[in-house]
Amino acid sequence: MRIDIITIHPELITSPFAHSIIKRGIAKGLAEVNFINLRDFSTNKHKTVDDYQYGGGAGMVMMIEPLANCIEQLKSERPYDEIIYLTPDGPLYNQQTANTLSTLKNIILLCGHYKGIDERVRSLFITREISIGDYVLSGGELAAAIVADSIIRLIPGVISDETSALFDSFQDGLLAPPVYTRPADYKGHKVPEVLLSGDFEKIEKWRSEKAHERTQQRRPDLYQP
Ligand code: 6GU
Repeated sequence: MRIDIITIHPELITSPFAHSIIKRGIAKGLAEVNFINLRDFSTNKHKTVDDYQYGGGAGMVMMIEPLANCIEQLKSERPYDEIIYLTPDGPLYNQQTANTLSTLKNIILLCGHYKGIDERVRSLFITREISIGDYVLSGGELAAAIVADSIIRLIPGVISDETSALFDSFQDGLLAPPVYTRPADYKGHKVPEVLLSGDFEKIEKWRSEKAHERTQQRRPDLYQP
């Protein structure tokens, strides 16, 4: 899978892809992430990519020409399955959307800034919009990193224990059960007996019960018994 990230701050977003699971997935050739600096597509000598908004009001708007030129160049190089704009007024991101996106071949993530992008970019080029939550970030970069991370880890082979991504919180509509590692007794705080029992059936039953209990208590909005 190829993810092209259009940004005016590439330095804000490169490091999440240079570590751990995501780095290894990229090294294995299972994912490719490119950072495209929108300023390279500026049409003026000052390399500006924003301008005042028509109608007045505070805040700059990202101009159509650099964005259109950038997206059109990328589209001339390969077909894209989705051109995604990260924006707080988009539909809320969730695991189901991550699953869907992880099956695609080429996608663009466009990071917005200032007041947003000229509405004509949205109507002409954008195929999907994503918000990562009901709060406002200073730019789309951190949201793009979150979306890309959540997608890449789902690509088969990226997580070495291939089954583990399927048992994540949310993947089955439930939060994950509690987990423990050594020591079995920390200053009198003991690991639940059942996990030490070696009885796999009993352990699975306990995990399932805890997952249901947690979801019901913490996220009643998600809970479907
Ligand atoms: Cl995708 N962008 C920005 N700037 N703020 C956000 C967001 C995205 N999602 C939630 N808040």
